[in-house]
Amino acid sequence: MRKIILFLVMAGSLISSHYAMAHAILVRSTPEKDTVLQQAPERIDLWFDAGVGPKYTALAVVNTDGERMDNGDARLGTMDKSHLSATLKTMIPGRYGVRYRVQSEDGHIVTGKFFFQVIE
Ligand SMILES: [Cu+2]
Repeated sequence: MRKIILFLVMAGSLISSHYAMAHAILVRSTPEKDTVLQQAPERIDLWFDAGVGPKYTALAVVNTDGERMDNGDARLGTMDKSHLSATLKTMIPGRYGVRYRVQSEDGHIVTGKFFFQVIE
């Protein structure tokens, strides 16, 4: 029993120290996840809960054929390192995927993916 408790305490402290070290989490984006837009966006903006990068930063918007719809100009804000953005090509109605990769302050690479839709 004591061994089990010790294990739980150790596991708990590992988890809490991990979160204490700013593992970046996506908190907001425009377009937002799963939104349906009546007008094609001209840019994509992501905000994390802490500063990220500058290494390993990537942001891509793809259509259902897998073609890149961003202009390959993903960059972090000069003042706000938690803000990642890119400009987009002219988009027709359809479903689009957003994929991102950033490095947290604790060194961990965080990746994620979401979708949004453009309708006429
Ligand atoms: Cu982490």
